[in-house]
Amino acid sequence: SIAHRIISGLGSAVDSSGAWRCARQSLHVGSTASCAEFQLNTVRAESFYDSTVEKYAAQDVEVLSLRQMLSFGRNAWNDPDKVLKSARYVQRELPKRLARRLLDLQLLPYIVVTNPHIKKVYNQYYISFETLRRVPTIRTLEENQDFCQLLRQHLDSHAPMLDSLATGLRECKSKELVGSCLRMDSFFDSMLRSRISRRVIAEQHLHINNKRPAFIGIICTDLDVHDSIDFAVQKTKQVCMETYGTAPDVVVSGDPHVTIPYIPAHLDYMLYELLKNAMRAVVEQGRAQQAARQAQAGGAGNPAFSCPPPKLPPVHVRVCPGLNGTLTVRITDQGGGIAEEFIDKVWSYGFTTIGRSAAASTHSSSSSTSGSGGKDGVGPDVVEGLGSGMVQQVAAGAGGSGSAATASSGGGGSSTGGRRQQQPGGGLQVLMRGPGGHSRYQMAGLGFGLPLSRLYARYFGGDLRLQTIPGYGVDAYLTLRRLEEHEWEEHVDEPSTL
Ligand code: ADP
Ligand code: K
Ligand code: MG
Repeated sequence: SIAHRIISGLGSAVDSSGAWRCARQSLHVGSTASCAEFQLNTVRAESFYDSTVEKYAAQDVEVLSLRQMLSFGRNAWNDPDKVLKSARYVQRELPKRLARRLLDLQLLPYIVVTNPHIKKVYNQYYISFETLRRVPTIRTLEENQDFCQLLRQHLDSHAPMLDSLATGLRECKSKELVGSCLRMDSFFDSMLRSRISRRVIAEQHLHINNKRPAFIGIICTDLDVHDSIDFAVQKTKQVCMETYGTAPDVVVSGDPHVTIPYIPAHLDYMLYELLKNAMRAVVEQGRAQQAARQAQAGGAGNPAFSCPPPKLPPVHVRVCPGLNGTLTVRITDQGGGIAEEFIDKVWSYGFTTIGRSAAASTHSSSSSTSGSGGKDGVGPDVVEGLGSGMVQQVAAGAGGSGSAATASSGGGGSSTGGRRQQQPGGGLQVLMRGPGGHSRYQMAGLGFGLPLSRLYARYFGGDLRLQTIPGYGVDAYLTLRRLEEHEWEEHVDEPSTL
């Protein structure tokens, strides 16, 4: 039972030195019951064990089908009743879902849960849980307005949590403090799936009374797949140029008129991650080939023998309509493929091969593998990947920010920027950009691209698979399901999975 799990989790959480106290909640909440007064940080999370969390976590979550979401959201902008109903759904659901993840965090080994980054995540979750559960039932549109403001603040404050979680667990892993990779991956799966679902629920409500052509809330009913691909190609090329000083061409083919109902930010994220992986592989493969030729021709570093850079083979993207309302985007590269020994590992959160080869050295000083050393986010740090046993060089530190996330989601190409400007950041782009516009993980290095993209794909009933020919290249198959044809079983926040 949950209670039992808490108790056993607590066993390991009580520090014999007394440094860690299982303090009861110490809350400082405004006494008036108006929603507007439940401002962020009015609740201080110090508490570790709190039976309220347990109580909420034990409640059933209300599963929402996508069909419901679409039919409910249709014309909601014109219907105050629907808006209020939606608000009350959000206010009922979020605390339960947060509570389930709080339990997961509580049940992490003591040494993990006391890591400062993980503690930060825990506190943020706890603050949101306590704040949102105390909001009085929304009865008027004015109250809803306040509630929406509050919701937005919480979404923004959670944007950097993904990086904190990753950094915290990477630190723990580097000290061999966490259990098996498999357990960590399933912990991440449920934490991040929950995060996706909470953000979808919250963003859907925040946009439910926006009247936008071809949108129901945040779902675009007619998303132009080629448009999304063009947007991602443009963005990836730019980052690739900044990182390596070169980028392969991308050839897009397939029915140019295909549209699907989907959340644009989700598709953008997956395409961007897959294209980055493909381009990086091609560029690094090109560099490796050039270095080999150079060595053969008479020695590396000798300008007299300098070989011209090889022509990079293009990346091919093909949109393939499938059966049963599916659509597959195939991304093909000739970047040398994935070595046999890494084929399973690439799906582990935190696994990356950045820093493993000389060819990975980058062009720009702001990119992921360059810069100065240090543990606090100023540069590369040699640690173990979360999901692998091998030593990798990755940049440490929390590089994301909510506001930058929004900026990056709106910074698209001229043809698509306008549409995307109104898209939810969703916290997705937190991995793309840091506060200064540059992320340490511009091109690669966080090790979240593949597993998180697969989670997004699966969230709406799709999938992501890789086919690799080691020594030659990779085919990535991103399968999407037409949302309207799919009785989307909303991915419930599972009860604690640890
Ligand atoms: P990251 O890109 O941050 O390293 P990912 O999860 O996106 O994390 O990918 C994990 C690893 O999988 C990469 O570091 C790389 O070694 C390998 N990989 C992914 N896609 C490709 C590809 N198209 N070609 C070769 N290797 C790839
Ligand atoms: K990975
Ligand atoms: Mg990647």
